[in-house]
This record gives sequence, structure tokens and C-alpha cells, in this order.
Amino acid sequence: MDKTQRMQWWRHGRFGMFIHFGLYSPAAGTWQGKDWPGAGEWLLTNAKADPVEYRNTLLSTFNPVKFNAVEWAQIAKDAGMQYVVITTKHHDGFCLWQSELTDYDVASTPFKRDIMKELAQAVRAEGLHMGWYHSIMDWTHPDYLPRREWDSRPADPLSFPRYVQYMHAQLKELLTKYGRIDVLWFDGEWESTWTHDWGKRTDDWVRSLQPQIIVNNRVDTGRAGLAGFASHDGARGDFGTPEQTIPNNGMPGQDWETCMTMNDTWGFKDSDSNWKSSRTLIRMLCDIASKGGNFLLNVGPRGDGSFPPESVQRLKDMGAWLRVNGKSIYGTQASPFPRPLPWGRVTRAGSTLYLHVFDWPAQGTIDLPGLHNRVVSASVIGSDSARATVARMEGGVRVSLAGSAPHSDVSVVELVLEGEPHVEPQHIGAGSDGRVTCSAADAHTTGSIQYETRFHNLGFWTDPTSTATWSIKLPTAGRYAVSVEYSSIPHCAGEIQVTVGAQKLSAVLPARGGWEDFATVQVGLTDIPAAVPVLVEARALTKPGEAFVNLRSVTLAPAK
Ligand code: FHN
Repeated sequence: MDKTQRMQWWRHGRFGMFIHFGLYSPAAGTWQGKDWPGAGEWLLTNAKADPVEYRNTLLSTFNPVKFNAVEWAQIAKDAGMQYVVITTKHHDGFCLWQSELTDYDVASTPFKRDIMKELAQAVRAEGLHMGWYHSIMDWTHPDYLPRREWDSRPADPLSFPRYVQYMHAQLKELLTKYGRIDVLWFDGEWESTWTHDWGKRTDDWVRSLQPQIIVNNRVDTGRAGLAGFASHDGARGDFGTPEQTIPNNGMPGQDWETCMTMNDTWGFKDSDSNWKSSRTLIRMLCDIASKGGNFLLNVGPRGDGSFPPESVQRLKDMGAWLRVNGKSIYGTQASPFPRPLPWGRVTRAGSTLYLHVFDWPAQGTIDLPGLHNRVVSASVIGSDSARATVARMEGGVRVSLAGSAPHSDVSVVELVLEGEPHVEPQHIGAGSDGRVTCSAADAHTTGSIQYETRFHNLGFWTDPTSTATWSIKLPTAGRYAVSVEYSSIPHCAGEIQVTVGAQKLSAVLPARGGWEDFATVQVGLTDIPAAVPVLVEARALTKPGEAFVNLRSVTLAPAK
């Protein structure tokens, strides 16, 4: 089945539930009486537990008597989620299904029931799609390498192929015993033993078992860290997997899905009460959809099999919002505007734009810079009283909003345009002092680069192919001095390359005292023509995976 057909439901669905559930759930972050820092599902490693002791201790007590697959599936459905992805096996190696390949599985616990079987049936009964998360990394299996450094068990250096054989056999169980599975969400692919070749063979294997299946890019070695996008040609996987982060501009032409926790941990932890608000989660959903991505939002069930009430409430709030505004999310495409707008986000469906207004404007107007189309109609979704009227303004469209916001977190205005959206790119001009400031917030970024609000800078320059670009246009030609404002950490210097039009400039940026310690360095002189757009591009010449710079701005000042 070709990718377009396979991905159709996924691209339309936009919103799914991630579930991290396993032996770590009843442990809730504690081991031998101590609450260990770090994510709940990483307990074995956080506590540097002996894998065999971990297994024997927790296996004998796992009994989630409140587990109710129908209830889990209904909560996902009511939240407006279109698919569910659950951990069949996380890094600790425990199998949440009845596996013929090991006794380190749910059949060996007091609970015994096949959680995967019950959940798959319930999810499909609600009309949702079912996905399996499966960890390549396995801290317990005797053939997995590398061992944890505190794991004293002997290791056969030739065992890894045997481990892959075991993993493939388990994937066959998971893809032949439980009916149609729509997503295989691999993880734990970052250790040295997992290679592009193993990734290709595993990708081919799972697709041979269920040809319609969608597989993420963590089956292979192409994920560029938490940024989640392919970092080498030929990398397998149907979609990129940014984790705990939302790409600055999405990734045009690539399918991608941000996975995110509601607090800070994937697996349940008693001590983690850092819950994101429902408003934050609804706005994240709008932000992600406006960039053409999917949102896989995590629930970490408690050890008894119930969802934390904090998760349930947030999902109820998201479902209530989606019941009114869902058409602005499901089946939409990315915003036609090159960058997020100050008042909110935009999604698109053909000739219709959905304006996700985060803060209903006090002055009653929001601007759509560069929009050339005539607006055929404007309305406020979910309100009989609020009104939206439009008027042309210099270089765009101004929307006037009257009446109160229909939703305190995000209100949606629907604009029907004449024809396909046509947005004129915006160019940065010179200020009254003649200087042109290309700021982090105005950058169009690719790859690993992320905008960081703390210091209003661009961070995560961990991939030398990632770029930040700006388009500038000046009324008069002239010579300009180009400088960068950046921060760095001690002993961490590096070279930055700034291209202005066709001219490449570069400079070594000396190490600084910390990410909050900003300085300005001149990188060279350049001549700018008048009245034509000129592209400014910044690139950090870093080694993949290393970061030596946070960039706050590129400035062009008239040369004296
Ligand atoms: O190590 C895992 C982590 O426990 C969690 O499962 C996340 C979810 O995407 N993935 C890995 C970290 O990247």
C-alpha cells in the first residue's frame, strides 16, 4: 500500500493518545523505598537496579485491578483523539501481552490478562486506530547489548543478532495475534548496536506482516535527537518524531508528530505534579496543527490501571473544545503564513482559513499580513453573539472582532477566501536608525533549531544542516556590517556562517560563560541591493549532536 493511502487517516486524525504502562507504573518512581529522580518508566536505570531483581520484584506484584480497556478507549474517544499508541514493551523489557517467547510478560503476573488484546478490541470498538509502541533497547534480555554499566551479568559479544531475532519474533506475535494494527511506534533506537541495516530489515519485516501499517522514524537511526527529524538520506520511517518539543516552523514536506507528556514523566510517578494546563494543551494542539503536524499526548496510568484524574480532566477539556472547533484541526493543512502570528495560529482547509485566536484582542482586531485573497465570509465558531468582519489593510487583511470570546483558551474564526490562499512573503526592513534586525522570533528555521522563549533565542543548533533564515528588503542600496548576538558555554567555541544573498561570511564565536551570557560579534561586511528581497541565512558549523551556540539575532548596520 503506498504511503499516501496508508497515511490518509493519520494525516486527517491529527490527535492521538500515547500510553506508557508497565511494571514501572505501580512502582510510581520509587525503588527500595526511595523516590528516584527522572522519568517513571526509566526506574530501572534511574535506580541502577539489578535487572533480574527488578524483574522478579515487580513481576510478582503487577496487578492493575482497575484496568478497564473500554474505559480507556472511551476517554480517548471523548477527548477527540483518533488513535491510541501503547507501550507493548518499554526499555525494561516487560511484555504487556501474553508472549510465547518469554515468561517476562503479563501472563507471569498476578494479573495474567492480555492487556494488548483487551485494549485493541476496545479501541477498535470506539472506531479509533490502534498502535503499538515497541522499544528496541531492552535492559533485561540476556542477548541485548550494550549492558547497563552496573549490570554484572556476563555478555556474549555475538548475541545481538539473537536479540534481534527475538524482537522480530515478538513483533510477529504483536502483528498477527491482535488484528489490524495501524501504527508501529519504535523507540530506543539510539544505542550503538542498532544500525541502519537492522532498521531497514525491521522496517521491511513489520511491513511484510501488515502492509498498511505506519512506522515512525525511530525504527531506523535517522532521528536527530529530540528534534526528531531524519538526519541521513535513506532513513526509514513514515514520520518524524519531535519529542517534548514543537518544531518552530514544522517540516514542510515531511509528516511529523510531536509526542508530549502532560506533566514531566511518561510512566506514572507519584511525585510528578507538574501538570500542563488544559489551555496549554489546547494551544499546543492548535500550534502543532498549524505547522502540519500530529499531537501524540501521553497518559501514564497508575499502578492500579486507572488514569490519573489530572489527565482525565485535561482530556475532557480538550474533547469539549474539539467538539465545537474540531473542523479547524481534523483534516486541515499547515498555515499559509510563513511564521506563527502574534495573536495565535492558523490552519487551512482548501480555501478556508481557521484563525485560532489565543487572546481575544482588546482593540478588537487581528491582522493577516500578506494575505491577498478577497474574503467571501467570516464567522466566529461556536458563538451566536461574537462577530468577525474583515477589511483590507496595507499589505494584508484586518479582521475586526466584536462580542466576547466564545472560548477562554482558544476561539476560532472561520474565513472563507476566494480561491486558494495567496500570502505575499513578508520582508524585514530597516529601522529608523537604518539597522536591519533579524530576530530569533522572526526566523524561519529548519531541522533541529528551536525558538526558546527564556532568552528569546534560537537553540538546539545540533545539526550542521539546520538553518535559520530571514527575508529582508531595503529601500536603498548600501554596504552593511553584519553581526550576530549569541551566547555559549565555557570551553565551547565554534564557527557560524552567515550568508547574505550570495555572499558567505563566517566567524569563530568565542566561548561564553553560559547560555544566558550574550555577546555580539561582527562577522563581516556585505553590499545590499535596493528594493529586492535578500535572503539572510545563519548556520552553525557544528558536529552532529553537539551545540555550541544560541543565536538571538543577526543585525545588518550601515557601514560607516
Ligand atoms: O526513553 C524513552 C522515554 O522513556 C519515552 O518512552 C519517550 C517517549 O517518546 N521515548 C524515549 C526518550 O526519547
